[in-house]
Amino acid sequence: KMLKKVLTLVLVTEPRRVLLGLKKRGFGEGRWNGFGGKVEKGETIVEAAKRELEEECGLVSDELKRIGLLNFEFVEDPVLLEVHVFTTSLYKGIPTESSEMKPEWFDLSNIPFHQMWPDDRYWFPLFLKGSKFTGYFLFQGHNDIIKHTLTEVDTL
Ligand code: 8OG
Repeated sequence: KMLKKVLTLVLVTEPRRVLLGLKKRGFGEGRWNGFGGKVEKGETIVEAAKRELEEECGLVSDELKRIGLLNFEFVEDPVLLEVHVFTTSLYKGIPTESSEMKPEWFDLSNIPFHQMWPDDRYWFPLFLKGSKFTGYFLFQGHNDIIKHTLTEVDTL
């Protein structure tokens, strides 16, 4: 009954900053986010994550670490989004704007939560302290979380 979509999200970090992209079109337009998208037929989740990272901001990484698994539901929408979250600080290339994303570095003390998906306020602190996590968020529309769970885990 529930349709599931599998998606990726990659957060590139340096010791004091994180690379986010301003989504220029489509789902999440106008919000800063990591890089990612739908997993396609014939590719693994980590292959999809690497592909989207390169397509959306021009960076190549072979060192993605899995750090989170987030499930999203939207009221009155039968689609479940399963987002696999990765991080890396080892990459090649220079962040470059694409048709999807305008990349920019943000100091860790200056993350633009007011212009991001609202769930990010909950789980970014776990990502930033190096924890792994699983979460579930039920949205009403694209702005309001009406139910959520978030757990630090040792194994994803
Ligand atoms: O292909 P498309 O641009 O639709 O992929 C959506 C991207 O947005 C993908 O990288 C996963 C990510 N994403 C969601 N929901 C949320 C969310 O609530 N928070 C964050 N940070 N990213 C999300 O689909």
